[in-house]
Amino acid sequence: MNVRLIGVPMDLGADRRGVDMGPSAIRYAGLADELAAVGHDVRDDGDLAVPTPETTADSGGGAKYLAETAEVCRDLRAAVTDALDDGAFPLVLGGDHSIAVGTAGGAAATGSTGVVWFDAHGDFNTPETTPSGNVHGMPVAALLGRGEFADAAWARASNIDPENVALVGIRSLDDAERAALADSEVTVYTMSDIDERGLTDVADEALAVAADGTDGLHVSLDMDFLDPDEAPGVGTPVRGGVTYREAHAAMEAVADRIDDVRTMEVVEVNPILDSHNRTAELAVELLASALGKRIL
Ligand code: 4U7
Ligand code: MN
Ligand code: MN
Ligand code: MN
Repeated sequence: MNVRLIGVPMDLGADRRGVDMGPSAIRYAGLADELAAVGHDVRDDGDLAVPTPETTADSGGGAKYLAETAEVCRDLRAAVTDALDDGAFPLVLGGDHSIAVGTAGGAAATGSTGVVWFDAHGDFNTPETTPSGNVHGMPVAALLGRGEFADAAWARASNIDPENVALVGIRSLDDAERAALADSEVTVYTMSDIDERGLTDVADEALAVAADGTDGLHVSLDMDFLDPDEAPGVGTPVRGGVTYREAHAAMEAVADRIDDVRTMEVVEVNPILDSHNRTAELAVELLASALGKRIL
C-alpha cells in the first residue's frame, strides 16, 4: 500500500497536556521504517497546523475549544480525502481523539463507512452531557450528528450509520453517555464481552458489524484501549484494559480485513505521561500488525 502519514498535534480536546507531542513520539519510535519493512511505500506529509491552548482563546460553549477543533477537523478531512483521491492509505497520528471527526469524516466523504473504535471509553458525550467539557470524549456522538455541536456540518458524517459503528474494549462510561449509547444502534463490546468470548471473536464480530453493507471502514485506535500497565502514556488511563497480546490480536483481525479499511488513526499517546516512549513504541508495533506484519 501507499501509506500516507498525517500528524495532527491536537491538544485542545483533553485536560492532561502533552498529547500534541504524540505524532513526534510515534515517528521517533520508528513508524515509517517499520511499515516499510512490512512492504509498504510510506510518505510522511508532516503535521497539520494546530493551534495550542497558549495561543488560542476558547471561543466558549459547553465543549472546550469546539470551534477551533472543528477547524482542524475540516483541514484533516481535506488531507484525508486528498490522500484517498491519490489512491493512498491515510494513517493519522494524534493528538487527542477529537481528530477522529476529521479522519472518519474524510473516509465518509468518499463512501458509506463503518467504524471500529478501540477504546476504554465510549466517546459518546455531547456538549449537553459532558462532565468534563473535553471534546475528545465526544467524537463518536459528533460523527453521528448527535448533540448541539456548534456547527453540525463539521461533524455529522451522513455516510456513517450507527448500525455500522462498533466500540471495543469499553470499561468507562458516564451516566448520560451510557443511557445515550443504550438508546442508540451503536454496538458496544465491553471488557466483559472480551473476558467471556475472547478478543479475536469480539474483534472479528465488531469488524463484521462495521463492514455490513458499507463501502469501507475507519479504524480508530485510542491507546487507552490497552491496560495502563502496557500503555502508561495516555491522558485518561482506565485499569482493566486489554493485554499486550490481545491488542496485537485485535490489530491482526484488522489486518485480515485490510482491503476494506479506508482510513486508520492512532490517538491519545502522551509522551509527558509515558515511560521511555513505551506507549509510542507499542503504537508502532500495533500499527505494523494492523498493516500486515506477521510472525511467520
Ligand atoms: B478518550 C470522559 F468524563 N468520559 O467525557 C469525558 F470520563 O478519547 C473521558 O476516550 C473521555 O480518551 C475520554 O471527559 C476520551 C470522562
Ligand atoms: Mn477515545
Ligand atoms: Mn479513551
Ligand atoms: Mn484520553
